[in-house]
Amino acid sequence: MRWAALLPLPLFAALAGCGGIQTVGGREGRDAALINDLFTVFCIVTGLFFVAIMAFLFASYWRRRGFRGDRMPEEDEALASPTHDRRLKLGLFLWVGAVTGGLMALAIASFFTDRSLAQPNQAGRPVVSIELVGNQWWWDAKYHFHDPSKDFRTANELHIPLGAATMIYLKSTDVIHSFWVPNLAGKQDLIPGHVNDIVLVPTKAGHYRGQCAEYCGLQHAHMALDIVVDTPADYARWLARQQQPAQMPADPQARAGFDYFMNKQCSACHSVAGTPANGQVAPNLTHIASRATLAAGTLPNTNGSLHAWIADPQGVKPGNNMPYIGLNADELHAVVAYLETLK
Ligand code: HEC
Ligand SMILES: [Cu+2]
Repeated sequence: MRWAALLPLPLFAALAGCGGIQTVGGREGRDAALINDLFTVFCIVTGLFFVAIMAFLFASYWRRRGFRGDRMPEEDEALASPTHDRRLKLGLFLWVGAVTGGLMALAIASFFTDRSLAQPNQAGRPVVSIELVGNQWWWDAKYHFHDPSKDFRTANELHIPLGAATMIYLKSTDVIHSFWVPNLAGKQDLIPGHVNDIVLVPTKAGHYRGQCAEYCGLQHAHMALDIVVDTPADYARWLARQQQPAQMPADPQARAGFDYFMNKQCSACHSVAGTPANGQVAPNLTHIASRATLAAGTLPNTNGSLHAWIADPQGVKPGNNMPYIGLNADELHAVVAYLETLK
């Protein structure tokens, strides 16, 4: 029987594989830690019952082996003795008690977790307010401030300060999406015509990955989100940079790229603060070079993948809403040189 204790091992081995920047086992946010604690309680309680039921099963099998099919009626009567009856009754009472107790434990744990999740402001009033709009298949972020002249727009990468509450207002322009950064919190839907919200209270600095968690069409799987939890000093530095408009590049090639960008349709869809580019239907590129990934986590943001993306967006992410533009090699190099100045 001792080996039965090893039965749950594969489960623990599987859970041990969970780790990293996008994992349901993450505890780097207040909500994520609460949900994880509840999950642990569920695993322990249901695990104990699993082991108990398996033990009964094997015990009955073991006992049964000793019985012969041709035993005498007296032998059966001996089994049905009053002491045996009493033990059976006691066993049943204990079992019903254990089941009821287990279910109560789960219900109580769920209730308290739910209440803690519903109190968003333990870390104080949210200090950051972000409007996050889901688009097929990228994330449009607007940071709002008391002084609206400090507002800015970015895409596909959020920075939030460590230890403070960030309020995220969730909207959608097309279909239902779902905001999910498992290391930090649970899920919340982005619904067209309705504003949802979620509060993030990160407890550990680092780079995390979010993922749209509601099937939203062809490129749903390529609708990821980078979330960087900064120390307050790093966050202040990042904010100050994002609030700056783009600078005119000095390098002649980047300068040529700027001209192509403004004249070759790019500016009709994309905006770059501080330039005439004011398109509203595509990711804001004012500080594209400061971001970790391209096209909602589809490619790492490198010189090579910038070329690949602009040369053939439909080859990289089929069905996405950026068309093939048809730049020649010089124009392509120049546009990439320009985008790389947008730090
Ligand atoms: C018809 C509108 C449209 C035009 C024109 C257009 N784009 Fe895009 N672009 C998009 C959309 C939509 C996305 C987001 C695609 C996705 O991730 O699903 C995008 C994504 C990008 C990205 C990645 C942004 C990020 O945050 O990861 C870059 C870089 C980019 N475009 C550059 C360009 C350049 C350079 C041009 C001109 C040569 C251009 N785009 C023309 C619509 C457009
Ligand atoms: Cu989706």
